[in-house]
Amino acid sequence: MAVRFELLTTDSTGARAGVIHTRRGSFPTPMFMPVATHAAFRHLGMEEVKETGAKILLANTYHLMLRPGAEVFRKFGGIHPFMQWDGAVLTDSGGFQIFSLPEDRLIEEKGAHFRSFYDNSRQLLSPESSIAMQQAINSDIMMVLDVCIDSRTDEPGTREAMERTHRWALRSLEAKEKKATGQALFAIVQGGVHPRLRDESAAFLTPHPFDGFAIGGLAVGETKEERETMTARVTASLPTDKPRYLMGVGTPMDLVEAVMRGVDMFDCIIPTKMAQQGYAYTFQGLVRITRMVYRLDDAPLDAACDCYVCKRYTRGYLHHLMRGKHHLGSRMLSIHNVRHYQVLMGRLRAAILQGSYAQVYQELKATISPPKD
Ligand code: PRF
Ligand code: ZN
Repeated sequence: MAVRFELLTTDSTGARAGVIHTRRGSFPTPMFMPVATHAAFRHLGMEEVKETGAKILLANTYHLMLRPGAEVFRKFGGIHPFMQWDGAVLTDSGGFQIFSLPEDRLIEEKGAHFRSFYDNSRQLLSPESSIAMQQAINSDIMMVLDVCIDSRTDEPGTREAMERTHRWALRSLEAKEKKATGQALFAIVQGGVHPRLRDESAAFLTPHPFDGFAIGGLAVGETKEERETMTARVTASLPTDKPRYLMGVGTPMDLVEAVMRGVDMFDCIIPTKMAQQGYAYTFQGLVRITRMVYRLDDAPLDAACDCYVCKRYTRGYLHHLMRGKHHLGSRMLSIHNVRHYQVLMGRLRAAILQGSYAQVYQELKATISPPKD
C-alpha cells in the first residue's frame, strides 16, 4: 500500500486521531491541506506555508493539465522539484471542476469533453487521462475522477451520477495498477443528500483496494444538517483502517463538526479566501480587520497565535494594509489563517488522544463559531 493509516485512538464521540504514512513522510491526523490549485499559493511563498506546519498540500489536475501541461511536469520530474515543495501533495482529479465548466462541455461514459479556456483546444478528461496526468504530476495521493452534480438533483439523477462515479473509480484503479509508481489512490463516495445512495456508494467502493476514501458532493449547497448527517452516515460504513477525507470543507467549526463524525483529512480555500476579504480566524472568533475599531489597536491580531504575523505586527498595521488593499495584507492574513487551521487540527488531535473531545467541542462551539461583529 502506498499509504498506510495508523489509527491511534477513536474518542467516545467518534473522533479519530492517527498517523498517515506516505512515501513523503508521516502526518498526524486529523489534518488540513492548504490549497495550491495551480502548484502555487495565491499570496504565500513555499517557505511561509512550510512554517505554518502544513505537511501536505492540494493541487488540481484540471488546472495543471491545461497549464503548464503534462510535458512540463515530466520534464521537471514532477510537482515537488518543480515547485520546490518537499512535503506531500494530493491531487484532486478534476471531477469537481468539469461540473462547473461552461455550457459547451459534453460529459459521457468515456469522460468529459471540453475546451481549454487558454487556447480553446479540445480536451478530454477521462478516468484514464486524469490518472495519467496525476502520474505526470507525481503527486503522493491521487483522486479518482468522479461525477459531481448539483445538490438539488433528484434521487434518480443522483443515482445515475453515482453509478457512473463507481464505474469511473474502477477504471481509475485499473489505470493506476498498470503502472507501479508508488502513488496512492483514493476513491470518492457520492450520492448527494440521499442516505440510501450514500450507503450504497460506500458499500460499492470499500471492497476495492483503494488507499483511502473521500466524501465528495458535499458543501455544494445542501444544508449544514444534511451535510453533517451524510458525513456521519458515510463514515459509519467506511473501514476504520483507511483514511477518510471530506473534500472542500470548510470553516473551523465545520472541521470541528466533521472530525467528531470520524473524518481525518480536509482541504479548503476558506482560510486564504477569507484572508483576501480581510477576515482572520482566532480562538475568540472571527476578526474583520477592516473594522474601524482596529485602526488604533496596537495588540497583535491574535495574542495566542505563534505565527510570523502575530509575533510582529499590530492589528492597526494589518487594518491599514487591508484598508489600502495592499497585497501584503492578504498575505499576512493568509499566513495567520493557514497557521490557525494547523493549530486547530493539533488541538483537536490532542483532545482526541486525551479523551476530551466532547469538552473541547463545547468550548470551541462557544468561542469560535459566532462572528465577532
Ligand atoms: N469531488 C472532487 N473534488 C471535490 C469535491 C467533489 O465532490 C468537492 C465537494 N465539496 C470539493 N472538491 N473530485
Ligand atoms: Zn497568527
